[in-house]
Amino acid sequence: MALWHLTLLGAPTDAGAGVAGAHLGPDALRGAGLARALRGQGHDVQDLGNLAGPPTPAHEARHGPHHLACVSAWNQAVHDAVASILAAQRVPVLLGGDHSLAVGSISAVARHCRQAGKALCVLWLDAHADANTPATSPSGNLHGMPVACLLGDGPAALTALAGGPPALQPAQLRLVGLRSVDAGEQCYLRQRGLPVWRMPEVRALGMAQTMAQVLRGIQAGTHHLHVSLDLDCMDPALAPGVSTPAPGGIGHHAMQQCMDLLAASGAVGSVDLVELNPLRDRQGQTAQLAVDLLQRLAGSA
Ligand code: 5AB
Ligand code: MN
Ligand code: MN
Ligand code: MN
Repeated sequence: MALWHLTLLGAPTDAGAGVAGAHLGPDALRGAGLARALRGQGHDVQDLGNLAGPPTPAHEARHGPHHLACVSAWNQAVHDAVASILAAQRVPVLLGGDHSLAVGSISAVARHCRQAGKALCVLWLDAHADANTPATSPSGNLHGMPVACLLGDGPAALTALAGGPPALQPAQLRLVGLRSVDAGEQCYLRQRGLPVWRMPEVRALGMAQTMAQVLRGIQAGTHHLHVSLDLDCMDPALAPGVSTPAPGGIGHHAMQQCMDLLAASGAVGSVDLVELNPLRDRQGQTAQLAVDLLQRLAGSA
């Protein structure tokens, strides 16, 4: 296994979610011993602490996506910080915060890969497709729109973070664990030809076979694999501390297997660990599980 030079970066905001609480995620992950656990496996771990950004406004905008200016400010900060971490040859681990923050982190990763001549693939582990646009979103919440934003479809303040062309093309994404997909998202996934492994398929194939398909063609050295881990991909009986739980998720053993296979690929170069909502957690069980999963994802040095 390999030594990772990891940099933890907290983005304590819930402005992209419809439920309060994800802003407490980064400190809950630290409290669960994230850095200590990773160091215990021999990794070099740096913690930059939490980014600063605007508070979540108390009221929604009457029209358009909720708290767009606030979400954009956080994403700009995440983008800039992730870009410097990558420039320092380290593996950024973004501690969310809600999942809208993946626009900032992945936009920075995409720029980095363009410059470094690496092929980028993004594994999106989630109960949801996060592929709404302001026109299709049933909620107006931006944490339901990052996939579309990264493909160039969304508010300009977010799509522009990639600096020119869209951060991603559909074939670079792999969405795994889906079971709560909105009608507009269904159309979008089909129209854009996004590679998706929904829960029934994951269950039928088993995690080993699912990951064999997901990772096909991805090689350490030539590829950079970004893992965007929305903790609601897991079954809420196991991981209750999330803002938008959806029953019928990935189980404990399958999730561990998934992390082990990612570690073995040797291609993981950046991570989002998002959507932990400590206000909904039970005795810190979801935070603890997140630490366990990140340990497996990093493997031992
Ligand atoms: B998450 C929903 N599709 O757009 C929407 O947790 C839920 O980042 C989005 O996956 C869930 O509001 C966003 C109904
Ligand atoms: Mn809101
Ligand atoms: Mn998500
Ligand atoms: Mn989700």
